[in-house]
Amino acid sequence: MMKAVIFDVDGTLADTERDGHRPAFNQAFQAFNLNWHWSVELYGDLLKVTGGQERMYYFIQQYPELAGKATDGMNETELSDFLSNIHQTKTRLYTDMMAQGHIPLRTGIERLINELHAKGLRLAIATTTSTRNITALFEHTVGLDVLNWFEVIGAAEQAPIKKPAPDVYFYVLQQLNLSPQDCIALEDSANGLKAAKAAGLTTVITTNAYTAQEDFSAADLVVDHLGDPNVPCHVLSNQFKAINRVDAKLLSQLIQ
Ligand code: XBP
Ligand code: MG
Repeated sequence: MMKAVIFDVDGTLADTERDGHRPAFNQAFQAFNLNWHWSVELYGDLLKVTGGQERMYYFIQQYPELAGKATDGMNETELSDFLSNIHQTKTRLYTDMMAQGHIPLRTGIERLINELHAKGLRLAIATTTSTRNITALFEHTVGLDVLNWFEVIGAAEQAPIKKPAPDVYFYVLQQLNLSPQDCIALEDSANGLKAAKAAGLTTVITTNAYTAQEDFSAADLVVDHLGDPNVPCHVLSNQFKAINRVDAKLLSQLIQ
């Protein structure tokens, strides 16, 4: 029986990557006098790695011609401190950017959260980003009162080993004191799907421009978004072809 719904954040609640995290990274690089620039296309590859600091590390390893000599000669500790400092600046820039309110929640998210809350279902978050970024997103969209409906928040601070590892979902399930059979995960990426599935969760995918081509064959339902009354969703997986929005009833059918 469905008792809780666990939401991913980036790409699922809102399209934060291309016009939120990516420019915040670029501004942080400028602040550190680095000539690094992550284009929309390059960022698509970098998104293979979850976690901002891990992503910068991957960039240095994978794109030495773009990363240049800025980190040459640093030992592991120095490199880790350097990336951590850049990442702190990036988080400040990202939260400032969210305060401008340019990034809305995705179609159907507010409707579904309201419906689940009204029906007394439990809500949680499982993300690789930080609590500060989650707070900024809610504060400047639906408000912090809605964030308070989320009983458990699993973020980077609670699960330092990030998706596709299932750690953040294990943390959330343990805090909810629920078994995976009673919960649904909402995700947008292959890494998120792997994490949720490794924790035994029924998983719904809402694709976005960065993830649409990924392999979602293990998902229980794949849609382009959750749908709203005048904005029907499209089902990209095999079953439930006729639906035009994802609601509590459909989610509970997925785990019966
Ligand atoms: C998405 C991520 C994060 C963000 C950037 O997380 O992998 O790394 O891209 O945020 P999810 P940080 O889809 O699990 O919400 O810089 O704070 O890591
Ligand atoms: Mg995501």
